[in-house]
Amino acid sequence: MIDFVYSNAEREMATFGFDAVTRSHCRMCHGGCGTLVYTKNGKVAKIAGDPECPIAHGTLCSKGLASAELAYHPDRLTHPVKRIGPKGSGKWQQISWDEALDLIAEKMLGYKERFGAESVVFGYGTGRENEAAIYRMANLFGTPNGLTAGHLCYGPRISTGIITCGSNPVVDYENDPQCVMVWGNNLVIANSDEYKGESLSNCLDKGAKLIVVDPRLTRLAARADIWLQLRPGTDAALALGMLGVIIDEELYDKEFVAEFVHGWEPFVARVRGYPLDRVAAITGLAGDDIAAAARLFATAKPAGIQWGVAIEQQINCADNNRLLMALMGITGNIDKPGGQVLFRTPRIRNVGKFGAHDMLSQEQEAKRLGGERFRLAGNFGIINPKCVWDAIVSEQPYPVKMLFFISSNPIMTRANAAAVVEALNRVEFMAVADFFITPTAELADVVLPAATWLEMDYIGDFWKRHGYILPRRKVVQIGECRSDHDMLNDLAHRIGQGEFWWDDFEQGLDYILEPMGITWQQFKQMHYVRGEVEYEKHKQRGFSTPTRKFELYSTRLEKWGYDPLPSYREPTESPISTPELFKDYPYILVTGARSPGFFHTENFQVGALRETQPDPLLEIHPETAAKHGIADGQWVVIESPRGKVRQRAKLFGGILPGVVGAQHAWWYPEMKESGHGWAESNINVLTEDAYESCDPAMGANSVRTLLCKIYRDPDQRSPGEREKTR
Ligand SMILES: Nc1nc2c(c(=O)[nH]1)N[C@H]1C(S)=C(S)[C@@H](COP(=O)(O)OP(=O)(O)OC[C@H]3O[C@@H](n4cnc5c(=O)[nH]c(N)nc54)[C@H](O)[C@@H]3O)O[C@H]1N2
Ligand SMILES: Nc1nc2c(c(=O)[nH]1)N[C@H]1C(S)=C(S)[C@@H](COP(=O)(O)OP(=O)(O)OC[C@H]3O[C@@H](n4cnc5c(=O)[nH]c(N)nc54)[C@H](O)[C@@H]3O)O[C@H]1N2
Ligand code: SF4
Ligand SMILES: [Mo]
Repeated sequence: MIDFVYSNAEREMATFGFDAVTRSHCRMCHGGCGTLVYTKNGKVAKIAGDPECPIAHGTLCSKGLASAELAYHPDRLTHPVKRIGPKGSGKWQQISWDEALDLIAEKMLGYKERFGAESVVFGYGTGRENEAAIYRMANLFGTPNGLTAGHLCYGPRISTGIITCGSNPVVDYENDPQCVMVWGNNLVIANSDEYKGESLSNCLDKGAKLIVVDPRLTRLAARADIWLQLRPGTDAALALGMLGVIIDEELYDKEFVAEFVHGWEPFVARVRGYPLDRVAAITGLAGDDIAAAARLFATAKPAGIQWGVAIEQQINCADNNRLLMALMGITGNIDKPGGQVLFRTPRIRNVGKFGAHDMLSQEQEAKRLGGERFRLAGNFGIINPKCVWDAIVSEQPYPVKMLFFISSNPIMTRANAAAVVEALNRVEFMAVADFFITPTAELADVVLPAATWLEMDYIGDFWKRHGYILPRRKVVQIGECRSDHDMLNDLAHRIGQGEFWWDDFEQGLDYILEPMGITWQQFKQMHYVRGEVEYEKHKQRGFSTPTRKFELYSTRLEKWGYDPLPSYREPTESPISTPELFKDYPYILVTGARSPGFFHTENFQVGALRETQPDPLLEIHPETAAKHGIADGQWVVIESPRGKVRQRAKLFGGILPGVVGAQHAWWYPEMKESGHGWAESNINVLTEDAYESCDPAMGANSVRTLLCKIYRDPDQRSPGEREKTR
């Protein structure tokens, strides 16, 4: 059966004897790529790119192609299980969905009764398109505590975007930007957020100029007209320096500034505090290079900034974002075709509306953990993870008794893993929904088997800011796996939220689509829907901010007690702020640059992907490696004041001699003992979570800018070999 028109599909079906092909939408990362999924005898037999997908145009990455290997993996959890031994014992008993959901419901209601709804924390990790349903349940339940990665990922772009110009401006690749400045991002590997690497590559192929701001030589940096290899964590200073050049040389859009900017004069005064020589000293860059990049960006029209997560995982998180928006704004690129656009989503009930944030009482909202400390985060429903771990361990400001993680593996992905493990060991009850028994799931009381994108009907790209939505169509059923939204819909009825949910989640999809006047069954027949595209909306309506202007001087931050103007702060751990520590830990550690086959902690058990990179890699400059007698491929110990882990040396001339680059989220599913080796190579054993090391408004952890030492490990065995002899 072919449920859409695509001539090649018919030929493929006949040639290979497939039974059916379904058009769907991958979500092995943040999603975005349209797929054609061929089945044979009721199983997925082949996945191909959908050439008509407006986001990826038929391209897929290795993770998308390996989706079926993950879905049918023999270790995959296909039934709910309950732990029957001590935490971490690995002893599980299969139970029914009814039993699992009844148990979770009983615990939720019991803790709410005894300790308040806030004692139950819902958690998820990066955007996996289940956030709307999770928020709906949490808000209706009355807990303000949704623990996400939003404090250090994407949340800062959204929240600073809203307070600066009403939304998150993204590059309009479809209208040929003439210059792209890629800042702390590696789109051709990460394919993160709105657009895929393909869009950027196409635009460069057409001749757009490229500026890259990255401490490592990435593929994009190698292709750049100007590569600024700055000292990690000094982005705010660099942006201030570039703004200074643009202002001094009057390269800014005077009309935009006069008509639409709030706070121009104090902003200019602040920028003047960062002359090029000062900025050069902070960043380690040549003043001439900074000026050349500023001129190129300001004079190419239209131009855009492809910004990534590296600028968010720093103490300057919020100000970095605001400064990059200042660069977009004063160069006149905001909401221009081919510039940086505030796209509209189609007329659906979006994540915020579906998430029922308006149903959480003010009284409960005021109890959000860390809401008083990190006010920008708190006002956008985001919390810093340490607040949760502390509330479990010290019961301050109130006890947290239950965690429910739906798509997250915090032991591997949150700063200071030892503190996470302690909290997860201490919490009274923990439920997890996942594909596998991960290091985090090992400490749960109940684990629910989650469905992959191949096993669900949903609306793809629901939360993104490019304005598209695409149908994700269910292709197969595997074991008893259920999608998160379906599972939550069922649970909702058991905790007294039935009236706000549906008999079947298909009606929930209808509810999301209702404002557009279509049902899921109708949407399913469609290819995609895009929101109305309109440029320079501010010319009619101003910006959606308190002053209706583009706020370089933030009235919201001022109201919340912060400096309304952006500035540069030195990382709390650095050669400059902690010279004593630097003597013992003489390298700057950057963590987390993405590798193509893995998605955070995902896919380490998928053979086709793990084969491409069997071990975690630490990038070290050859001169540095030589100093320590480290050869390429050897196991190296990386140590910070918080702990040590091992990764293999990758000698790499593209990193500064004073900087080393470690991968994050590595665990070893094949190691059945010792918690799957969660502590062997997990770089978050080394990262810092003290509140003072976080961005003061957003609570972002500085996981990219730490100090460490390195040495060749005298024990050169792999973690697996070491486990055998334990
Ligand atoms: N040191 C350091 N730490 C970092 C980063 C870094 O750069 N450096 N990056 C940070 C960033 S940007 C982020 S976003 C976080 C990510 O942090 P997390 O999102 O917590 O990432 P994962 O650990 O991969 O957790 C996802 C888990 O959910 C499961 N899963 C996947 N899809 C689904 C689904 O649809 N439903 C359910 N129920 N489960 C699913 C996966 O199997 C996996 O076990 O990590 C952060 N941690
Ligand atoms: N394959 C794969 N794809 C992914 C993910 C994954 O785990 N694997 N994770 C997804 C998620 S949740 C996210 S948030 C995105 C992230 O994707 P991106 O935003 O592209 O982030 P990274 O690749 O982590 O880092 C981008 C670049 O930042 C550089 N960098 C490090 N420190 C600094 C610094 O201080 N300043 C500057 N300017 N640059 C710095 C790194 O060298 C790296 O090249 O990727 C998503 N896509
Ligand atoms: S980039 Fe993401 S959505 Fe596209 S194929 Fe890869 S994993 Fe799937
Ligand atoms: Mo992320």
